[in-house]
Amino acid sequence: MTPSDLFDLLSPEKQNFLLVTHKFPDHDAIGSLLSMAQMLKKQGHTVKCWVPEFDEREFGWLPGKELISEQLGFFVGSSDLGTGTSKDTYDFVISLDASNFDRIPNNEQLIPVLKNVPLINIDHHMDNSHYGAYNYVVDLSSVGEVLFQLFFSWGWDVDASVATCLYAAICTDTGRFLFDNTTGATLIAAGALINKGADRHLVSRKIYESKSQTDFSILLLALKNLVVNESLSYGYSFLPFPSPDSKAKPIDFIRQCADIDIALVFQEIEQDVIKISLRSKESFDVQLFSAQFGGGGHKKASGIMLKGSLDDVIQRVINALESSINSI
Ligand SMILES: [Mn+2]
Repeated sequence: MTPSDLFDLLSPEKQNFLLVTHKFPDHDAIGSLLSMAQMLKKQGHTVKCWVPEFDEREFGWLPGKELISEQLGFFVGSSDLGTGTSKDTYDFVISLDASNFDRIPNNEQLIPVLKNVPLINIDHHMDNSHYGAYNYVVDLSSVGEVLFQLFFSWGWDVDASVATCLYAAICTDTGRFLFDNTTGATLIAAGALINKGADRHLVSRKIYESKSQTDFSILLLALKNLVVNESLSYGYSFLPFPSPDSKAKPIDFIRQCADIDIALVFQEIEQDVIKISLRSKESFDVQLFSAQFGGGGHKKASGIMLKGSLDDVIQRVINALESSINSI
């Protein structure tokens, strides 16, 4: 669908929207959610963002976070949800940054809602399964950049609050404008957002300069557990259960090693549930690699979730990785 098809869907007055995003949300997920929510509210719509287990410490500083609810609940147009309408249901569910329906947390609660309500899927993952009634999937750095382009083409003026959310979204998914997904258009979008009043100082402080001592202990452990295979140019680390809840991203440090083209971090998030983050610095396609384990993402950044003991999962994935590298 085109931006103007999408615009037509959102145009009728006073509609009720439910916005959702993916599990383990990042700042592209929450930043996109809150910018879309604030823009829809400005158009006179009623909006609720449903984020189960919202992490106040990580995202509580983003403008508009009062639009987030941890419960799906019913929608009766109460005043705290915006302008209020007499309807008691949603007109649309919008998912942002979620490449497939299983990526949406507690999605079993959404299934009855979706019997009567169409889902609009807005994303930038090229392996998106187009699970929406409407799908708008574009190959840009971030959903933040996708929304920036949409708002611009619709003539929706972005205020400083929305600009901060979009800037946080783009900044995170581009690794502070360092990854390959950063294009000239990405930087123009970032520049325009700063001109609109995006608080880049706040974004940089809150995302990159607010690690706790626990975060550092996680990094320390991840660096201590680092295994580097120089001849095959990969490296991995692992964090056994229970590793404390942390916003430290050890993968961002491990990838800095010169001898590594492919970096992996295995984190046991529950007993025998392993979350794997993968990054590629050169031509190896981690999205393609992850797909064989039911994972996905982008060519240079992807994720996998597997059940099994940490040792077994590491062995399975590393064996597969070595044969993939050797077959190139
Ligand atoms: Mn994203």
